[in-house]
Amino acid sequence: MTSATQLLASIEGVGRDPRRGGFSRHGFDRVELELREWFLAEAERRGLAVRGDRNGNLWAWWGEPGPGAIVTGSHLDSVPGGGAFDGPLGVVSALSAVDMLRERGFTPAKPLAVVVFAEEEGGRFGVPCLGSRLLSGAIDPDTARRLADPDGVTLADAVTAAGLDPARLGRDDDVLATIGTFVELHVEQGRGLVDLGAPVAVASSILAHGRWRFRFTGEGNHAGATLLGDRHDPMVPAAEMVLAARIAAADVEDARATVGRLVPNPGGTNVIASSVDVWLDARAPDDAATRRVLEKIRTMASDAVHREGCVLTVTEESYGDTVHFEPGLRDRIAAALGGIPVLPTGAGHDAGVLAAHVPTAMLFVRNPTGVSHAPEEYAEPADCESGVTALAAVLGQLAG
Ligand code: HGY
Ligand code: MN
Ligand code: MN
Repeated sequence: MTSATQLLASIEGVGRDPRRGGFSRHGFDRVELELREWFLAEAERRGLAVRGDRNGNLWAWWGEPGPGAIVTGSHLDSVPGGGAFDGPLGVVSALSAVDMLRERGFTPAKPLAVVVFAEEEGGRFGVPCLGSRLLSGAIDPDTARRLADPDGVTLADAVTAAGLDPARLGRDDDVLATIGTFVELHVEQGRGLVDLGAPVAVASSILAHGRWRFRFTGEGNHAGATLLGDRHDPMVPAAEMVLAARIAAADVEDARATVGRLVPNPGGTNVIASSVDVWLDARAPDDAATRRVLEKIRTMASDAVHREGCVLTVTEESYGDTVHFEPGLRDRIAAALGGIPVLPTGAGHDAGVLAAHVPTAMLFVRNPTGVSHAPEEYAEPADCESGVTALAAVLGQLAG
């Protein structure tokens, strides 16, 4: 049996980001394609037959693919400068759980698959859970094909380079029909387990969350030759919008709003920008609250653009309503694992997308600091092994 920690160690050199720290591994880029090769080799080592679906998700099968399959897995891509565990821990734990079950002489009575979803973070094409959204029909294929990365490479170009046919992107009912139950193990992105002193939890819910692009358009000009009164500087309302995000979220219970990405055009030090793109990530316990946060921010941003004589366009790039994992499966798993904690999460996951289509659950593994989407993200080897043991027990029960 290969432990989760050993498997993580085997990819720790892939996609390191010397500028940001941590890892930058994005959908269908050279690094992620290298991780896919690694996954194929690990699957082959275990005699798991790998099939790629039309949307670039990889499925490693223990047994003939068929309806009612027990599926586990996660993603291998990261946010820019992300940690080593978000995504990969779910994939390596699934492989290690297969090893553990095999060593116990277990043979699944149902098909069992380990899945790697494509572009979960949206770090390249801007839409989170892109692979599971395409699989389930949660994004229009034409819209997806036109998604472009910061270099202007479209998803259609990227999947073509990866050997896929972009014309085939889209809902895949045949693959969906094979999934009986999906269980995703993930490093906890928060301090729930640390505060409870437990290594593993089962998930109850995921916050509603969306991403919007606020485009502020003004008048590009010279930083020295343009009097203040003659300016229509889009950076000014953009800056007000960043502050408005915090003010608006603080005004709505348990809401979060983040601006982590702001891109001025053209971006010269001595240049008044002609436009500024600002991306908002807003989340809250339900749809109405999330929309309330968005509207507060939009109103404050609109007032700011009016004062500066600029123009604002807001584009919704992705949205997912609150996810409540199926209580019966949740409680069955919690009981099978001796009554482990049940925790909500503010982080989105492919499991959140699939939960609308098939019985879905998540397991969380303790993260000592709770920090995620940063190089400091961590899980102790002992807790990773507790996660594998828990996942193997769940898979053994579901597929037994
Ligand atoms: O953004 C998220 O919540 C997830 O990590 N993709
Ligand atoms: Mn993430
Ligand atoms: Mn993740």
